[in-house]
Amino acid sequence: MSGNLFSLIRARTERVSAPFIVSPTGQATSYEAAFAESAKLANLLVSKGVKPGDRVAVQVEKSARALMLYLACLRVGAVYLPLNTGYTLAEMEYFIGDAEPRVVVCDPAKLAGISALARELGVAHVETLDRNGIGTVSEESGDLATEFSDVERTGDDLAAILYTSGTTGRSKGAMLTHANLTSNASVLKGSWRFTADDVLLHALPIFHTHGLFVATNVTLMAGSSMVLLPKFDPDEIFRLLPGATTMMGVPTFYTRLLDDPRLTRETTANMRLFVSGSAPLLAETHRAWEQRTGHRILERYGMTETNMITSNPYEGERIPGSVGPALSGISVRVCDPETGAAKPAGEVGMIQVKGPNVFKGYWRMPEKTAAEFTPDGYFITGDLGKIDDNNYVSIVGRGKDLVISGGYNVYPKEVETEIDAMDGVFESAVIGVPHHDFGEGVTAVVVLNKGANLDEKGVLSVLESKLAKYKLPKRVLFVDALPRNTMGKVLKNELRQTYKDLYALKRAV
Ligand code: MCA
Ligand code: AMP
Repeated sequence: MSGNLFSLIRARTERVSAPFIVSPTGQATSYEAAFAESAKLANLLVSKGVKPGDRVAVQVEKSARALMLYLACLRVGAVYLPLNTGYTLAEMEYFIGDAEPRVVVCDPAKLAGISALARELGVAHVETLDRNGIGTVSEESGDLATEFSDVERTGDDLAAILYTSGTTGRSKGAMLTHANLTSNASVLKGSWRFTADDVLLHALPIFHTHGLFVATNVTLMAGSSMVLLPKFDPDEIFRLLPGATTMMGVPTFYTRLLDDPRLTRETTANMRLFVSGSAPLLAETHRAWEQRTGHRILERYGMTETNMITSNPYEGERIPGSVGPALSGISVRVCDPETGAAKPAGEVGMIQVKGPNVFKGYWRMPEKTAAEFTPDGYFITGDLGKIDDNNYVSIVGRGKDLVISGGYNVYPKEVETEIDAMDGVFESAVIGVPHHDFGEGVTAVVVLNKGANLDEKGVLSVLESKLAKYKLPKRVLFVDALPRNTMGKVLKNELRQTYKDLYALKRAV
């Protein structure tokens, strides 16, 4: 049997007339219709010369058709490369140059800029797709066949590349195989008891692991339905909650909903499961949610490179502040970051992971890949944690210089590089400090050259053209000098301590 994720999903789908995607206004796309629509798009990709292994880069707004395009890529054996809609043209240039896609699909509003880049970088085709599912991909595939013979893939063949920024600045393309995605989706479906009767409220973006591989692939594996919201909007969530059974979100979803008086036992009565991930869920948030709704949020932990690693149990104790035990078939351990020696239960160390979920490596970066694995094949996550006697993992910090803002990762080095390149800047340090809404707020601390006259607005206006909005510092602060240790290393912990109340909590949770 082919290891193609799509073929496996199709073979498992029993109720083809059941809805796969439902729009917020109630318009349903059945599994049958999704198979036909993705076949048309697969035929379109083949007509553009896409061959197995070719990359298809996609920077489009969330829509049902965008997900059909994902399925089409799986069907032709192409490598799906989703890109955050917030990325600037400067960021897109790197991704397109590095991945060398055969086709780029973008929003019609970005066509001019992307086409110019594509020409420069030798991309064969640029197509468009907007938030309503309209664009050249729809026009050109309209009359194509609704059948497609899915390309055979082994589990080891690539299904997707997702770029993840690195501590050294340059983004790395994490190569995920059909087996990585299939194994994780099946394990999560079982662990979280997804069935064809479930309706998932889908308010996450579909260009990252959480919204694409966790939410969408689990839905597909279980033959469930999902209500596809263009974005997280509390009014829409409360309107649609009575018809849903599950929701997945980042902690900001949960804190924003807790701020809303509409969150009650009654409004969440039809729900059986709330899942949180991508960033730490405060134990207080977990408890407040239970108090208001009677539901215990199920927190899980994952990475772009590994999909999901651990999860609190569906049945059994969900411990606030813990991300639960390793998922079935996955091995997690905590080791000394320096010596690599395994740590006993309860001691803090570097979290390492091994299993069918772990990616194949970074695209065209064999040395970087090798550096992230131990000699016995464990992936080094960069997260610091401990494992208790019942195998529950708690994340206590990060060994990597990373800020997580509203579930999006921001690597300080990338922002510092842009700030340091500005006229008048001597040096900068970018840190994350507690933020009442986004969990952590990106913050820049800048030292100017003598006589330079650059202010906060000036720094932000330069950054705007270079970096996606979520990476921009919420504040830019100016100091005379950065604190350093005797080795000359900037003391970011000291800076985090100094500015810990910058975005003071607005409420108790
Ligand atoms: C929007 N803004 C942000 C963020 N989102 N700034 C910092 N961090 C963010 N996450 C900016 C906007 O551009 C805007 O700027 C201002 O903040 C206020 O926007 P707002 O309307 O409040 O934002 P929003 O549109 O409501 O978005 C907030 C959000 C969104 C719903 C939390 O960021 C989101 O959907 N996050 C989910 C990310 C996610 O899916 N992560 C999973 C990665 P201005 O006012 O200047 O215009 S996968 C992963 O991490 C692993 C594998 C895992 O374990 O899941
Ligand atoms: P990304 O590379 O975008 O996939 O982000 C992965 C990182 O998100 C992990 O290495 C963790 O630092 C963080 N993360 C994901 N889920 C959780 C969680 N439940 N609690 C704490 N951190 C998390």
